[in-house]
Amino acid sequence: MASSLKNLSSYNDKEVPSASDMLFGIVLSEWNAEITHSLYQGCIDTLLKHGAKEENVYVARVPGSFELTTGARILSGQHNLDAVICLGCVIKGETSHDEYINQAVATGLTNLGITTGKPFIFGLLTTNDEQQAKERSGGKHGNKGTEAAITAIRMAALKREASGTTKKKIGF
Ligand code: DLZ
Repeated sequence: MASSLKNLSSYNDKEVPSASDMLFGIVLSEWNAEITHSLYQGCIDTLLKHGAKEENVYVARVPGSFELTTGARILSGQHNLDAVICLGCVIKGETSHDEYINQAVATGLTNLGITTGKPFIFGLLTTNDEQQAKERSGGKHGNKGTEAAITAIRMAALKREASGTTKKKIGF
């Protein structure tokens, strides 16, 4: 469905696993700070709402979105995190900088995920203008920070399930 037709942050609370014993990293880009702060707010509120403890959320700030991947790598090396969430906002301008940055972050986070086996979440707004960014950071199209938090919790739970860390009721 085209993103213009729905609020992307709508989700069913009951389908989200508890994050009460999970450790998260948030890497926050300072470029377009007003927007990324709103993404951060949506993200942290959602993690806490689903049981994450404030002391189990580690935050690192980076100058721009291009630095998100390296920031994520550094943060995940410092703590044994269940998932790392990267938040940034790249707005199209007169040059093609946005394409290089967006592609680099997408490729970088994919590689980190594959090589470490841990979830690295792409919470990057890649918009044509500031208005679109506002609409996706707490506006009429929801908040990508919220979506990123839900994705992180679900992927962390999947990883724990796969590694047998999650206790499942088997038999009687
Ligand atoms: C240089 C740059 C430009 C032009 N635009 C953005 C942007 O819209 N969003 C963003 O997060 N970062 C931007 N940057 C900065 C780069 O991400 C990076 O920080 C610098 O190129 C230094 O590596």
